[in-house]
Amino acid sequence: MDNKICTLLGIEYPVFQGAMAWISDGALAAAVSEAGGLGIIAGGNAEGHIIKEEIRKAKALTDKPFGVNVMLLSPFKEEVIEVILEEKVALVTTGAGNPGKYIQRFHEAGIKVFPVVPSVALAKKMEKLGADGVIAEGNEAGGHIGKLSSMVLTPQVVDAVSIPVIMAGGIGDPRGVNAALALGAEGVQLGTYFILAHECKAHEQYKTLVAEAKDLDTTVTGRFTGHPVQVLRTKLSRQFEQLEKRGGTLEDYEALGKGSLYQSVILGDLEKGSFMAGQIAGLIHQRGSAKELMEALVQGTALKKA
Ligand code: TUI
Repeated sequence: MDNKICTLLGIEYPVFQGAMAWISDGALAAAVSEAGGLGIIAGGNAEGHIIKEEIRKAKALTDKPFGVNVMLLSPFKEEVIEVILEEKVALVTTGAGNPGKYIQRFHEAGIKVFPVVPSVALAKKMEKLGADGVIAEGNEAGGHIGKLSSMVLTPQVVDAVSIPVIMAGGIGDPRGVNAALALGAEGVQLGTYFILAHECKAHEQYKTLVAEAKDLDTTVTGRFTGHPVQVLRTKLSRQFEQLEKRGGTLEDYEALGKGSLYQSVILGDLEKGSFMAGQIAGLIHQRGSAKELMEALVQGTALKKA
């Protein structure tokens, strides 16, 4: 298949593994890249030296291209960006903000840039500033979300820009891939789907919650903070909801959420953990190697060579 993303990056399938803070490390990224897609290490709120180590691990595991995500709310984003520039990874994605002022420096280092955009306006801005593509992420996605669904956002972004568009949010099987392609996307990004990869280090409890989730098992917390976050319903998500109802402050919210990804991803703690996941968790049950999951995903779609 003649695919712009595959040609641009030298990969077999235009399938990005979405960056998930604490979860997407060098091992997962390398496994997805080895499977023919593009693995992405999550910068999250980690310090630069941690990301440097993960990049080095990925490089030791694969010669294929992989990416790093810069989470633009991170207090360590500047040092993570310096590490990325030094290490010259193939691609950078960004989330939770406008990466405009960094695009030129990435390009000077030969790094492709795909910002996540929640709106047509930001997509256009990114194209004007030279982004190589955009990731239109609908509010079905896990973690921090925008306002629009993938169904609504993707075709509008596709019509508004000439650079390739990747659809993210709500994809969990070949039907989702075909839907993205039908909406005009050139590729797809999936996070929740790859939590069930054997190479994914998320705690067994986290994987079980995703694998057993039903259609209504996600909820959105923190709308009042201006940074809504989609998570699996747990004790902590209920506490967030109660806090919101009784008019808690931003400080209360932050105190309740502190360390909650360490609690979920590393400790698998059902009481204190925040289990971020997309709405499509209800469809996702299959475990396997990244390679097996990749093959199951592209099977029967236009992405798989006949
Ligand atoms: O970034 C994500 N997903 C994330 S980040 C994250 S860590 C976090 N934890 C708590 C609160 C906030 C973040 C967990 N999941 N996805 C990409 C994404 N980017 N979704 C929405 C956006 C976005 C929103 C606004 C991108 C740009 C934007 O622009 C605002 C502007 O400045 O124009």
